[in-house]
Amino acid sequence: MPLTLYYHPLSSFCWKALIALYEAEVAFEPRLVNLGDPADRAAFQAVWPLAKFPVLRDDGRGQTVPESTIIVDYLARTQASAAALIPADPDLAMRTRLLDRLIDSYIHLPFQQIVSERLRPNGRHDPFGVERNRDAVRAGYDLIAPMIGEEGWAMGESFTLADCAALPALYYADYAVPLAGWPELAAYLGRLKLRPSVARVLSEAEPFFQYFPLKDG
Ligand SMILES: N[C@@H](CCC(=O)N[C@@H](CS)C(=O)NCC(=O)O)C(=O)O
Repeated sequence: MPLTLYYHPLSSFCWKALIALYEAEVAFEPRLVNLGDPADRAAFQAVWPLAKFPVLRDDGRGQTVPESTIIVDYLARTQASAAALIPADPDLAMRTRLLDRLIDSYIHLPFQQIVSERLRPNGRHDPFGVERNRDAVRAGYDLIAPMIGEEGWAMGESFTLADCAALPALYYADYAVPLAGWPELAAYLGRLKLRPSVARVLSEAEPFFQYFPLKDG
């Protein structure tokens, strides 16, 4: 099989790539990376020195593709069944990529900082930093809520890169900053969870949730 995805089922950024792959029914070999295993980490570093997943390897085209957004973009360009993930209209494509960037930068990354804080050893905690990141997530919700339609998907009827980005960010950030105050985003997250590609990603992650510090304490 020419496509291999280096990933972990719990990794939020891997979810973005997995949703795109499942959405377009693209065949690929899933290669679960255990970063805690020095040999597996070294093998992954030989593919991508940063050792951050997801990374897509396309042996057919001789390409190694890191970064979740770039992977979805690459799939949309190289797999006919994935083309709709980036709208053909250039203005809609720009808006789709903008939403992806806003979601990653202003919701997903601050949420990751909150999780990193939970993993710090005793005596090294930073409650001020956590509160700043919670504020950032709130500002991110405020920013994207008016950009998401009340029905369907982020860009309207078509399921796109923006939805692939939104699911992991909103799913996980909801644990740190509950979406209750943003009912339109909560409803959107509810619709996303019912999408078959998303439901599959969530069910594959389920056995690993016990290892993830979703809640404080
Ligand atoms: N900007 C990257 C972020 C990738 C990323 O941070 N991946 C996390 C998992 S969600 C990771 O590999 N963490 C392992 C580490 O940092 O050691 C993307 O969009 O793919």
